Amino acid sequence: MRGRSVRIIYICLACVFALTACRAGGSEQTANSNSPTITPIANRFSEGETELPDSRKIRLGFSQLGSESDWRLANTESIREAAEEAGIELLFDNAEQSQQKQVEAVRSFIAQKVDVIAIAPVIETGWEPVLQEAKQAGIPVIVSDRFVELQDPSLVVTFVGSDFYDEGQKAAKYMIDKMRDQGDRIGIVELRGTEGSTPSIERGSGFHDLIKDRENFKLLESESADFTFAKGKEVMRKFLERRGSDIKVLFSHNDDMALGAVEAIEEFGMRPGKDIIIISVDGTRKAFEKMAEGKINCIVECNPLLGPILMQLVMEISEGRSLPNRIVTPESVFTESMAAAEVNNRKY
Ligand code: GYE
Repeated sequence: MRGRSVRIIYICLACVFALTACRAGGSEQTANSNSPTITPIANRFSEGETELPDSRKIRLGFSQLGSESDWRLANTESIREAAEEAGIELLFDNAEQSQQKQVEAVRSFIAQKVDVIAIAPVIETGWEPVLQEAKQAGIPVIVSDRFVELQDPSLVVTFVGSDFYDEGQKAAKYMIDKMRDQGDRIGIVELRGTEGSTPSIERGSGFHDLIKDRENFKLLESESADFTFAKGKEVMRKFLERRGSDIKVLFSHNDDMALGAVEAIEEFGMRPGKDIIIISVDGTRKAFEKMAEGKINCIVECNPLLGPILMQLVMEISEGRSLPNRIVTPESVFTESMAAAEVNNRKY
């Protein structure tokens, strides 16, 4: 029964994979022309063999950036579960938001001669040297969730994750529509994520690019709260002390910060979702519960359940198949009116 459900998941994933591959510009065949030649793992062990011996599981080293949010916890669980289901041996390291620790983890995976390395990188820059080391060791690298900035794109086989720029644009579109009759000086505050991380950079640009020519919107404050509940609350409190009722909209780069901000707004004596329109990103169950109470107005979904597709990619690489250089996960937007109906469907 379990075996059957695993097979069904893989068939579904194969469809998503093929679809997203096309959307990303080309077909499944259109692999990154800069990708390194992928050597099937088995061939590294014995000549002519096309499958791993039964006794030898694929070994995946996964460097997780931290445990800062509910999104991250769900992402970690999804990866652990999917590895187990797929029979892949997972070497997991949590770097607690430190790039240095991530680099050390990758070095240790190289030393342990894993078959594939996957990284969810905390920030975009500074990866080239350690990725060169992985390349020299002949270990293919997948980047998941956030991007890395590279001079040499051949250092990474593929990226799997969301389109964060599009998420920022979806947030801005909702705001423009929601506030269309609200006059000409609409004060916005922004809680940004971790400085230098892809979701923070891209959600910010997507949002700002849509409002930059609209003079009725005024960005009053924008600060990083590192994607955490505690900092979200602290920074929102500061915004409220400085700007009070001039704040009409909060754009929060994730749910944890938005939930912290909801508390700060209530303690300040204002009504979240009414006096201040709140738009967030992720779509965690806790945020949906607040949206059902009318305290968050819109959530742009960002899917953390990347485990199954990641394992699918690891297996494709193991078989020496070429992959598209980017796989984007499909996502929706949810507003207040949908919250009650959707809350029990949330998987994270
Ligand atoms: O939105 C946030 C987390 O990188 C997409 O990181 C991820 C973001 C997610 O801390 O909650």
